[in-house]
Amino acid sequence: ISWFTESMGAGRPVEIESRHRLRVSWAGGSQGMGWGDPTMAPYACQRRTPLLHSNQPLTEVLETLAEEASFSGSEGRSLAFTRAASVLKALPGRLSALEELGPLPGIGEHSRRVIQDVLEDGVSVEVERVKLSERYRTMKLFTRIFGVGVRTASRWYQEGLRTLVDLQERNTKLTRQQQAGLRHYEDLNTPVERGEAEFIGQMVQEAVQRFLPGASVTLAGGFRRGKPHGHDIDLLLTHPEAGREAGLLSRVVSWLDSQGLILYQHSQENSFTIHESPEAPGGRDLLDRFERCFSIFRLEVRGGPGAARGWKAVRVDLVVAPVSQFPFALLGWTGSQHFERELRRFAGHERKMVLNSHTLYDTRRNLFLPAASEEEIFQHLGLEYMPPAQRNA
Ligand code: DCT
Ligand code: MG
Repeated sequence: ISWFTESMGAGRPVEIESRHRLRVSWAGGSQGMGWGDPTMAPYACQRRTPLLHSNQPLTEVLETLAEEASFSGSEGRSLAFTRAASVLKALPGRLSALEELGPLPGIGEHSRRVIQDVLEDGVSVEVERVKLSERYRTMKLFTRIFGVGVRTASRWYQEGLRTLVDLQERNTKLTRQQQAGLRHYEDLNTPVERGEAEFIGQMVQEAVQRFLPGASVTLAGGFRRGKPHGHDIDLLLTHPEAGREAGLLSRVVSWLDSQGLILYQHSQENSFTIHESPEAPGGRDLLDRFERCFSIFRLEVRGGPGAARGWKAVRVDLVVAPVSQFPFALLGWTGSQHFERELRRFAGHERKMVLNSHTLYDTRRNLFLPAASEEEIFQHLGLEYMPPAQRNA
């Protein structure tokens, strides 16, 4: 299939920011294992982070703690654990002793303690306790409902709700989105396979061609980074001629709906204007303001979950970007979420630039920096190009 078979690593390396690199005393490296460059840059967007790495048991416990912290509203603590996990994902080999970490950036005391526990005992008592706690388990259950964030889940928990049945029996007020999320809970919490993502991408591509020949559909999100499965399908739509994409989304969605392919959808109009200063409220928002459709597709299946009824519910996000913003949208929607956060932090702190999914703005020179490709955005930022497969921070 041609619509998303772009090459994953065609970037030209540009000058690397060496001032920010720290040397790491890496025991593995001196054992002649060929682990390569023994340096670790402080921002995740400066490091290669492949999908598969050697420290899964460690990153898993750190990410559980990050999740638990975010459930408690402690964003700072959550970020600290996420940062630590992300550093371990970029290590060239398996960590076997805490000392090997040396002066690695971004791994705090608490994270070190947890890492040490797992290295020594195979488990962290603290993490085991979190996983068993009623609050963590309930928060996890509720935040897995499409349309339910930490705040809502937390409120429900405080009201004494504990199960999905509680939500139904106690007539909890639910939005239309949450009702759909609850109705398709099991399907939406079954991983989407790459083949399914490609199939739906193809389906959307056909619908798009019907209304706007020449428009393209690109699979972004985790699948673009090489993940074999994900929690949803992120599709970016654009057209090479500026302005032609206007009105496309509603036509495509109506048509798919008329074919019985859509179980739920709500669309949001484009609310971005280029004349807006990036310093304006919302200008630094993590989330973008493209025309967008949050939907649940009805996917015909033969095997696997849903086989008995012949279909499965799948979460799909459709996003339309004007061609001039497309590279920024693609970069923003490819993730990972932590990689994106780090890119924006790097842009702000190191370059005095504001990066979002629409534009890159240089606050020193007071101008927008246009880009025709992701590679050009990395060049503007003075960063080595990172192919999607290395953005799994
Ligand atoms: N994103 C972001 N900031 C957010 C949420 C998302 O920058 N607060 C970007 C990063 C990834 C992309 O949007 C798609 O988001 P998800 O689908 O949530 O992530 P994913 O990496 O595709 O993961 P999954 O495989 O679970 O879908
Ligand atoms: Mg995704």
